[in-house]
Amino acid sequence: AAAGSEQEACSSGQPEDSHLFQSILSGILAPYWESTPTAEAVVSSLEQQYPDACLGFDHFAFRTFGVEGLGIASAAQLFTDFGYTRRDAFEFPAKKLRAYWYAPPDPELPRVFISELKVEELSSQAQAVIRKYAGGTDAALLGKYGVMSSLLGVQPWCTPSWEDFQTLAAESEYAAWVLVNGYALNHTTIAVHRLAGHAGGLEALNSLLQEQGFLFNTEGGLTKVSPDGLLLQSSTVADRVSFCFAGGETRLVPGAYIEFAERRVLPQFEHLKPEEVTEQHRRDGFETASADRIFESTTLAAEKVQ
Ligand code: OOG
Ligand code: NI
Repeated sequence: AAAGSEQEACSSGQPEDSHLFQSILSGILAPYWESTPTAEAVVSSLEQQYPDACLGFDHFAFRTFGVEGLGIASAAQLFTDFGYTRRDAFEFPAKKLRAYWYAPPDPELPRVFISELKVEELSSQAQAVIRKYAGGTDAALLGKYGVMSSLLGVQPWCTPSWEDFQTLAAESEYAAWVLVNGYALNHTTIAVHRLAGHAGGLEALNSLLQEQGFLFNTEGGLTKVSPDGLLLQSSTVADRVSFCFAGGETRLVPGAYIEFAERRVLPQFEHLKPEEVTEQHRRDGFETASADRIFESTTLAAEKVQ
């Protein structure tokens, strides 16, 4: 919670009309800090090591079921209402996912990455499970107000059964994740290039946090680098959270994780002095191959449960 309030303090100087939006972002972060002790510990550690730094969030990520009434648009509405614009589309055929990222109206605000499961590509058995929770007559309401559940730290549909969770997990780890986590923040990302007082970029930060015992997703290598070499990303493995299923069994399921991103200065702005560089002079957007591996941050947690 400390991190959440600090973050709000960092955003002073924003126009008044963004106050509500800032509060909503803090509200989305509150259950995330609560249920993701690794993210809390990482942020506390960074605040201690870089007391002069104001931690900036590079992006927020959400997951959804791609069914009528829900899907990417349902999670994006809040953001587009507050001035975000939809940017590039991404496809992850093997994972049966598609995604978009959304650019903020103000470069100080986090980008947003939203993905959805192509539900129609799953088996009829898995589709039936998803429709049981997210495909009822109230699907339009779930889509419209589902984001509110991310403020509350609950899934928007009725409590799933352990059996249904397992049915989905057998086919799509992502589907099982959404079933128990709903619209909860999947991860936030620390903008390493904005971490005042830190030298050595993402690689140095990874080493530092690994020395402190934080577990990273090493799928496809610890640091995911875009082909242009300008976007570097890494992430922890998701925390496991205790979830009480409908039948009463309590099990550990994968929850959220924290990511780190370093956006390097674009070649055309290399001549700028460090103090002249702003977010607009840096590599923007996301990278399909890197994202594909970052998705695995929750799979790794799930494996440990077995
Ligand atoms: C999103 C994975 C992709 C990125 O920054 O490329 C991603 C997810 O795990 O839902 O966050
Ligand atoms: Ni991300």
